[in-house]
Amino acid sequence: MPEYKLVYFNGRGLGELVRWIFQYGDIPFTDERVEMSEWPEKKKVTPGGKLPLLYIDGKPLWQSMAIARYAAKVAGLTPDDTLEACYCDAFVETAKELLTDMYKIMLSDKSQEEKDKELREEYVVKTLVPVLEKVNKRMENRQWLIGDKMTWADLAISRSIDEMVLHFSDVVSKYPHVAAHAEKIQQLPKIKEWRAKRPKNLPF
Ligand SMILES: N[C@@H](CCC(=O)N[C@@H](CS)C(=O)NCC(=O)O)C(=O)O
Repeated sequence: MPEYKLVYFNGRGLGELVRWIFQYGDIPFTDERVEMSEWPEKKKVTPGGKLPLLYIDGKPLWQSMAIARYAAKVAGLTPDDTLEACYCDAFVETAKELLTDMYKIMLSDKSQEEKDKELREEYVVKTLVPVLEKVNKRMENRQWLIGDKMTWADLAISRSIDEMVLHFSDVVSKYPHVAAHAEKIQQLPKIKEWRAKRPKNLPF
């Protein structure tokens, strides 16, 4: 197996799904975390100037979704069927958008009061609730999001719901099938172990 090094900031952000996939697949990797104080200097020598990067035997792969898809293939979490694989991609992109749309507001220059208002009145209503409704309906009578076995789409949605619960647990709890699906993934032994041992008290 190649040697893997994931380089990301000391946060969950866009690196966490890759970590979940590697953990689930029992694929050894180095989890290198860059502190924000080191970043201005490191950015100058980082290919593309953005993180995450996955070094595969020393050669960098960029873009979080390309990295996660690669890791998912190695872990056996992508469907063979072309259309099913595309539905996986669609759910994974939706899961990513849940995070990036939220981080964009949280990291803006607005006051905390304005951010809180925008998160509750714009983000929750226009971004989060439509996704929760869709996934809740889908999971009413299914075990997994796509097909009849677990895929990286299940990990991606559960990973994003994990983050949503930190900020909007009152909203997520109104969607029992979403919450149950997320919990099922988070109770998988490898994911449970990772969530227990990963660095705590990080804002993102
Ligand atoms: N589309 C890219 C976005 C990468 C990105 O914007 N990374 C942010 C952190 S989440 C970053 O490197 N920010 C620091 C910078 O731009 O200097 C991906 O999905 O990997």
